Amino acid sequence: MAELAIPPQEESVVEGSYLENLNGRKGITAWIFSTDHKRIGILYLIALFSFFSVGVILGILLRLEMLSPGGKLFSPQAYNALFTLHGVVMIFLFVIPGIPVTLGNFFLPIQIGAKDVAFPRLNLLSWYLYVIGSIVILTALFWRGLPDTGWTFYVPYSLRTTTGVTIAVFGVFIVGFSSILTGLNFLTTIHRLRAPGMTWFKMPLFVWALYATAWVQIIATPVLAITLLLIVISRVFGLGIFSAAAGGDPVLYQHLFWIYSHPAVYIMILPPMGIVSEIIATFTHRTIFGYKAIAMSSLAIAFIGYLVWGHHMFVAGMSQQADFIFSFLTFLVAIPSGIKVFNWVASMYKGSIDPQPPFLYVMAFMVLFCIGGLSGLVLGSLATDVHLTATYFVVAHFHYIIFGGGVFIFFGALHYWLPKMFGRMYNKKIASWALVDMFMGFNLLYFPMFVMGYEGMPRRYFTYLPQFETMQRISVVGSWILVAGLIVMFVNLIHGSMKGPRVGNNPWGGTTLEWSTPSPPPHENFETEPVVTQEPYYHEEALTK
Ligand code: HEM
Ligand SMILES: [Cu+2]
Repeated sequence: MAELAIPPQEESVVEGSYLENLNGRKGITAWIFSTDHKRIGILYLIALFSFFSVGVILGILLRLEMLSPGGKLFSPQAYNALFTLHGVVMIFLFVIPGIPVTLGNFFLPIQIGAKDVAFPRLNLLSWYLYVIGSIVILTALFWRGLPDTGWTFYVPYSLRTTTGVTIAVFGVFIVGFSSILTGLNFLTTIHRLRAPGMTWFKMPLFVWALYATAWVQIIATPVLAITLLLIVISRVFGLGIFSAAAGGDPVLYQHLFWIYSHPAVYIMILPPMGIVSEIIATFTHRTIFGYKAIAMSSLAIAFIGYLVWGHHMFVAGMSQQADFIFSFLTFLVAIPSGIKVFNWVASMYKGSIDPQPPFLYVMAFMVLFCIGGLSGLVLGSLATDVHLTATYFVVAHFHYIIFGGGVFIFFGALHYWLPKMFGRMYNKKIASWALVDMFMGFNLLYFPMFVMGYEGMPRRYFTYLPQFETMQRISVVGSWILVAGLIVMFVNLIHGSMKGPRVGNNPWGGTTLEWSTPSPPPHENFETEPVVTQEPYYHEEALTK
């Protein structure tokens, strides 16, 4: 692996790179009117992690309430509003837009050898829609108060509550279009803008993951849009489509909501899975095991993922047939996910592993994702789900998968690609120790929730029975340890990207196209259009082992 060449003199990293303002534009306008995919990716990065910070603060407050039973800190109403906003912010403003709009926007065109995405102005519009939608959601704070329904906005309560559900739901509706337009842009880019020689089976696995995700964004998101619009129309005009008293059906809402929201979990997890393949190939110095199987498993997960939404409704009164079918299909999804995990482990076998921070994040992901996945199988089986649904077991399950899986890899991807984006390196020791601290805090925070849920602790309650006190307190302390690690990680990354030692084109010895460009990349990514001849993740020395 090429050692970092740190040049003696301090020369500006900006010159000639996308960070240099063009056409005499200065300051913020050079950013918010730019159609450059790299700049739009960074605009999203700033917005998303600002919302993530808000979401974390809300999460910490939710935990603080549990320091002792009896709801000492917040009223029941305030607690309901807290977990609703926490869920809405984390799901709709952070993890669903997530990796595609930030690192996908920045690296997709470069990884396929293109100058930009297919529709640069549409890309900028999708960012505006994201910002406008987020602001509309938050205005609920000042207009009738924060919604108190939970992030799922279940009827009939969301039709009755006097809080700002209408405006919040309308905000989510707007943000949804940002997701649809991003999917459309990426799909067209991958089909039309690949460099000469970049055939489908020469594409990096991150690009395959974004491709599968784009299909889910385009097909599933309109279902959520219609459903939320029906909530708005029902609240404003009294349309009875979800009200039993008016001849409507409240369970229909649950079907429509999860027909989007379950495939949406694959919008959250497929891009991180693509990045795991990238990082493993780079830090094991091996050609990835089962490239085609991994690529196809992304499409298989996206497809089967449309067919399992009913596993969120095993106690909603569906027929036994429906229960059995949805439970069976839920197990089916585990197969392509298992293929990925198996191929990742096989790729590490006999690899010469370089345990750099991005790779350590993949190790943490492997443990947390598997705990999340296996607990998902427990929830997918009818007999146990009837016992565990709507308890802390579910809260632990989705935090392990979404946060421990998806978001930990988002952090790992920042450690992998920020040196490329800003041309400077962070402190690797601090990065590794911050991860160790976060891994411990995370498990202290969420693992007790599996146990409490199994013992009957319901989710969304502002108080609890004395028998849960010890475990609630362990979980609260875990949340503080986790947040301490998060702060150290962010400070280290931001300081490193602004002041850290310079890096060359390829600090990690990666083999995909972005590592052939300067760090940071130039405006048009490549001086001359690259011609691709190599298989992805081609490692000469690996072939001799
Ligand atoms: C330090 C970080 C975090 C903490 C301390 C935290 C804590 C919590 C707690 C305690 C609840 C359960 C509230 C209850 O049912 O009584 C909750 C719910 C939830 N969390 Fe988190 N969380 C964190 C990060 C995240 C992340 C990163 C995501 C997703 C990307 C997320 C998504 C959710 C969702 C969707 C809910 C369900 C809200 C509802 O019931 O409507 N959380 N969180
Ligand atoms: Cu689901």
